[in-house]
Amino acid sequence: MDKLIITCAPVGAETMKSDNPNHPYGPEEIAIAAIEAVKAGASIIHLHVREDDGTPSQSPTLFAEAIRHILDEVDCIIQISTGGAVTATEDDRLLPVRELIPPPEMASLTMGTCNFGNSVFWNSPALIERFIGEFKKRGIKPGLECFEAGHVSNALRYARRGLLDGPQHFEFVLGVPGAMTGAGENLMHMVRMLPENAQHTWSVAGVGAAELPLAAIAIALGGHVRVGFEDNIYFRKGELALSNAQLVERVARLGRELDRPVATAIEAREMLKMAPRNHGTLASTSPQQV
Ligand code: KMH
Ligand code: ZN
Repeated sequence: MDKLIITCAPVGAETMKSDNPNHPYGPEEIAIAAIEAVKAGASIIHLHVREDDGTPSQSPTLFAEAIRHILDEVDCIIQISTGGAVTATEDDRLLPVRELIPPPEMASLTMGTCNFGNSVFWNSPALIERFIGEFKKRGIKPGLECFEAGHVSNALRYARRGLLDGPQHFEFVLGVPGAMTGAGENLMHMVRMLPENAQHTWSVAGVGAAELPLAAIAIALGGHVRVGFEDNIYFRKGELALSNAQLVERVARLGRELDRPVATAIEAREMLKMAPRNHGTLASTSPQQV
């Protein structure tokens, strides 16, 4: 089997320091958490940003600050979030895609609408097609987030229509209240939906208590894994995680035991059919440049 690609999502738009005091806020703390996660074995950082008081944001300036700090210290694939918070407008969600220079290597793209706790995470066909167009213009690889089996069907439909071309990276996110649960059968079903000869890759993010069992199943099946405070703030039942790196380290350890040592960022780019990173553009000083 291929090496294991670990994605770390060190912060999402929902959990707060009041849920886990080790939760990062602000671009500086988020960058430090991401750097520690990469050193522990992550090769992709799924990046949301927060203001210093914890407010979720899609500000390109905050993204640029965090990205610059991360990439100054470690090599990893930055995958910015275009999901943001459920309250973010479509235009806000696209801001970092449109304004970051150079564009991020990857960005998340959710393949359909679903309930999300007491809210609705809105991803209409028009929104998805607009986002795909914006990604293509800038050579950004999408991480196709699927919270429901129907989202997988929808992504495959875009692939058949040629809007998504070539091998895609699917990211199954299971266990969001209101969407598909984190049961192992649900992951198996989504994996079986992928056409065998298309060379798609996939990873799973289990929410809360589903994080670890789904990680173990994914490692055994040849898939990849996402962990981090966006999805889960506990190390085990009743014990808050000390850091994102602690969650990454455990998955890296599991991977080694199952003969799936972790992939470096360079190896992950090859496995995901991405171009090597261009290091030439990092020294810039303008606020939105990274
Ligand atoms: N915060 C969720 C509503 C993404 O990053 O693309 C959506 C989310 C997905 O986190
Ligand atoms: Zn996210």
